[in-house]
Amino acid sequence: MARRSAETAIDGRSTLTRRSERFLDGLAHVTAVTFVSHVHPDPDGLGSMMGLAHLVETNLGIPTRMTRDGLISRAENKAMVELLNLDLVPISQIEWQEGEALVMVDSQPNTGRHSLDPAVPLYGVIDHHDTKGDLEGIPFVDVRRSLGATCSLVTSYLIEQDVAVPPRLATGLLYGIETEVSGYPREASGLDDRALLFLYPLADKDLLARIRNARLPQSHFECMLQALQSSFIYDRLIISWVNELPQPELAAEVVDFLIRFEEVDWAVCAGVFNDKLILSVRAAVENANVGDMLKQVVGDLGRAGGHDRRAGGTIPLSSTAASAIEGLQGELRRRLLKALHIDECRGHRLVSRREMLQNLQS
Ligand SMILES: [Mn+2]
Repeated sequence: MARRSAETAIDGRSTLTRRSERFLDGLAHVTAVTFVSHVHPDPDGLGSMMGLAHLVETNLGIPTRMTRDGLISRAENKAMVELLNLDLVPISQIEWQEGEALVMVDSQPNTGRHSLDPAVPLYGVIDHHDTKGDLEGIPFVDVRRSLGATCSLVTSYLIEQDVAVPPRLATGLLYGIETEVSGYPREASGLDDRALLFLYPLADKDLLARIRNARLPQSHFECMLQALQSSFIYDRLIISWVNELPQPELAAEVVDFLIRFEEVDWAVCAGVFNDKLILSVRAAVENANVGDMLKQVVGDLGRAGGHDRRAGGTIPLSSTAASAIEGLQGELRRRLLKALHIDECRGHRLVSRREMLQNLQS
């Protein structure tokens, strides 16, 4: 297995000791610590907040708060919050207190992924995303782009500080890492493996299974059907247009499904949620740099970013009229084909119209 060699340097025990200790040292005199993640926090963001809150409470005896920015709507993520009893304060209800420290996990400031007031000063940023944020003046920064998950980094802090990890926390951290690295092991590192090995015996496997196999609402299947019916193939690219996403994270589930199609290397889903177009991209090839690719494609229309083979973005819609959305779709299609060096061509449907009608009649 090819592992990124950059890992060896940052994996050195002495470096880790310094980082977790430096993280705690800077918090020694604060009154409380509040954790924030990105919008629609995912298991990696949630698990990271859980782990750091546990570390701060155990080692420093300082109260902590975990927050959520926007809704958590993916069935597995909702199950994680419910089954692990996570107490998340909506970011809009947070009142910032003097003397309190703010720590951002699994994201970086000013990447367009938060509704957090940018005027609130951050104490720390702990992340693994390629998308660079505005980190200037932040006292504690630990961003490791070679890591598969932020939860792995947080687990390494817990190991380093010799903190007992209860089953609920181990389950949350393990699920956070698993969701990040399972389909994309090449984006993972030795540190991710070591975190998984450490957490597995401690995790509650029954809870883990209930989170992994969370029950799905009917809207999930309706959305998947629509996504399949409106998927068009252009050379090695498949694009799926969804008129109405029942929840924003479904765009990612659509591309996770479509990228397994053996005849494509890139999968894009663009779906409308409220007054935004939500974009999600996956690549089946290495060094695809889809985070940068999508950023370039979206340009000044909105925000985008991500990893080597996974990316997401949003474009605010000035109008949700069908004609306006079609215009935007045309522009995005043109930009995507150009970015992937695919000749301008008429796409063909994943499922033919004739087949769809036949299925309805039978
Ligand atoms: Mn992450």
